[in-house]
Amino acid sequence: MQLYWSPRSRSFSALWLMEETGQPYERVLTDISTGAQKTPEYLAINPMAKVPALRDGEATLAEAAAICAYVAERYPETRLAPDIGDPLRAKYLYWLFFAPGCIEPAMVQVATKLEMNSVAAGWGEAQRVFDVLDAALAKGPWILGENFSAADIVIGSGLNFAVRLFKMVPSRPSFDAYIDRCRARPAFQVAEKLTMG
Ligand SMILES: N[C@@H](CCC(=O)N[C@@H](CS)C(=O)NCC(=O)O)C(=O)O
Repeated sequence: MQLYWSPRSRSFSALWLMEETGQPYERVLTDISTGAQKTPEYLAINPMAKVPALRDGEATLAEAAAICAYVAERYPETRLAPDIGDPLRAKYLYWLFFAPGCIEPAMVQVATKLEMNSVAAGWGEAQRVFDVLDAALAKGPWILGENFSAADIVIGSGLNFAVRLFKMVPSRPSFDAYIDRCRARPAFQVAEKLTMG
């Protein structure tokens, strides 16, 4: 697999993911500060001109959460996703979609102080998003309970970025403890060194 990434960006989640798998992969530096995401070659992989993106033979995809879902299925032996048929898979899919569908827009809304009609906004009220996440993480240790999964990579990367590093969103005890658990993982630490360039 080839991972198209840029330092200090949302590529972090894909770096963390690949490090969790322990599988070989090639990092293709696509430095967004130089406009590398806008070359015709890269736009053929991700027409949104955003990193991360992944190539796996003839398959290409972007969107960090989709990359997490894809890689978890590609390497089932890594146990990064509950098996099809396992009841835990319902919650796994829920959180995998909740992250980009609700958490990320709620973070941006809080950081920009943007007023939104909560009925029109698919993520509803930002505070409710954080309350729901808070309640789920309070149980711990991971979003599915005992099982670490690719959903933790998506959610943990977002919280680490928005709560711990950039303080865009007020922290809560459950967020702090969860971020600490994520940061303690060896794969997280390798990815953090990589993302610093
Ligand atoms: N929805 C995308 C967002 C990716 C994204 O926003 N990437 C930013 C870096 S953090 C980017 O590539 N920005 C380059 C640009 O907008 O030109 C995902 O989750 O993967």
